[in-house]
Amino acid sequence: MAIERTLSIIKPDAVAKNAIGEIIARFEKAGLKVVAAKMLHLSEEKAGGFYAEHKERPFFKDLVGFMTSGPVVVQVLEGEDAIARNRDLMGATNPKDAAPGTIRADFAETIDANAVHGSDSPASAEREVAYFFSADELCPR
Ligand code: RTP
Ligand code: MG
Repeated sequence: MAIERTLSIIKPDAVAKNAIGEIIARFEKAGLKVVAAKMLHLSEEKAGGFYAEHKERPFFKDLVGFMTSGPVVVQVLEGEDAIARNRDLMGATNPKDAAPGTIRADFAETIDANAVHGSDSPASAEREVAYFFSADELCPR
């Protein structure tokens, strides 16, 4: 299996709950390594650009409003099969459907405020990592 890098965001609801450490501990316990990290308060422009693929969806405005409602922690995770592994750790988009023991099942209550983001494919991961980090902010492989 390939060593991959994926973009993870701890969303404003989870930051507000003081869950940053517990969430990062789950990544690390699952064998994913944090190779870059920063805390940011996203502007509407930055959040809207990040979720540009959802621009025409009915929930877009609420999504941008939520993502700009407080600080987030953005990190790059590296490891074997990191993209799918992170998505498994996160659980389903709607926390009501998320499997027990997943991050969204344990830290999120609603589909709008669902604790974490994770890239959903190698192409998304590449775009999303570059959206938040310059080459010199990433630890060398
Ligand atoms: P994310 O991009 O944040 O990791 O979440 P995801 O892949 O599991 O879900 P995605 O389909 O990419 O949707 C992005 C975010 O938009 C919100 N959403 N709301 N009300 C709705 O039907 C709805 N659908 C999606 C969620 O907060 C989701 O995380
Ligand atoms: Mg997504």
